[in-house]
Parts: sequence; C-alpha cells; structure tokens
Amino acid sequence: MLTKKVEEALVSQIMKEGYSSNLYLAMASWAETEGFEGISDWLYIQADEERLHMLKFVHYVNDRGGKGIIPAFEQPPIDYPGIKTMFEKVLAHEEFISASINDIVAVCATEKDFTTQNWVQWFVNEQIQEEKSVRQILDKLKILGENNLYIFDRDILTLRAAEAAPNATA
Ligand code: OFO
Repeated sequence: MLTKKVEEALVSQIMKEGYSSNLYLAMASWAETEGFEGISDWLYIQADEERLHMLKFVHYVNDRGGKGIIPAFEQPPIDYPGIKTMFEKVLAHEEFISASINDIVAVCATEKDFTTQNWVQWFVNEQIQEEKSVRQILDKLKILGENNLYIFDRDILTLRAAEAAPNATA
C-alpha cells in the first residue's frame, strides 16, 4: 500500500511522463513537416518510450492499491526555432525529469517506502542514459555545425541503433 505522499509523487510523474511523450510527439511532427526524416523518426520513437514510462507509473500505482490518474495535458509548443534549439529544449526537459525522479526517491526515503524506492531506480538509470544520448546529439550538432543538418538527419538514427545494440555500453 502506498502512502498518500508517495502516491501523489507517482501520480504527478504520470503527468510529467505523458507530457514528455506529447512534447516529443509535437517536436517529431514539426521536424517531419520541415523535412527532417531521421530527426522526426528519433523523436517519434522517443515519444513512444515516454508513453511506456507513463504506463509503467500508471500500472505501478494501480498495482499498489492507488489510483493511476490520467490528467489533462498541457499543449506542447507547435513550432521550434531550429534543430539545435529544439534538442537543447529536449536536454533541459530530461534534466527536469531527472530532478523529478530524484524527488520521488527522496519522498520514498522520508516515507520509508523502500519497495517504491527500489522500483523507481529503473528510472534513475534510464535518465542517465537519456541525458547522455541527448548530450551526444548536441555534441554531434556542434561538430557538424548547423549547415550540415542533412548529414546529421541521416546520422541520428545510427546513434539510436548503437544504443539499442545488445552490448551497448552504459
Ligand atoms: Fe525521458 O523521461 Fe521518461 O523517464
């Protein structure tokens, strides 16, 4: 059984993961209309992953006797000023999510809910990977410069393929 504070923290994370999914979906749609096929594919995949994260929280809350409430989501921006700025926004958002996951760990410790604290460790590790992969993207963009976005657009999916490889390093 979850304490009220732990349940509130988890339900609030349902909203944040769902917003992440919609944010990346909005970015994917924008990038697609701008002709960036690889970048939009990367973002569509990311949006799906975030939806799965949201579902993990929904199921966990329900499984532990709580109520996995699905909120109304704020509309994400429709347009983005450029690819680099957009990925900087992705990184800032992931850092915000990491901080939020850390807050859940802290609530679990205060509430002595070590089961949930243990469960949420998966997200702690996931955030390390997600921040790392967006930083790699920003590094690549820096190396290539914004005049080589065609190459970057073709290259970005190889980054994801490398991450998905079974022996990918952490
Ligand atoms: Fe990338 O945020 Fe989910 O956890």
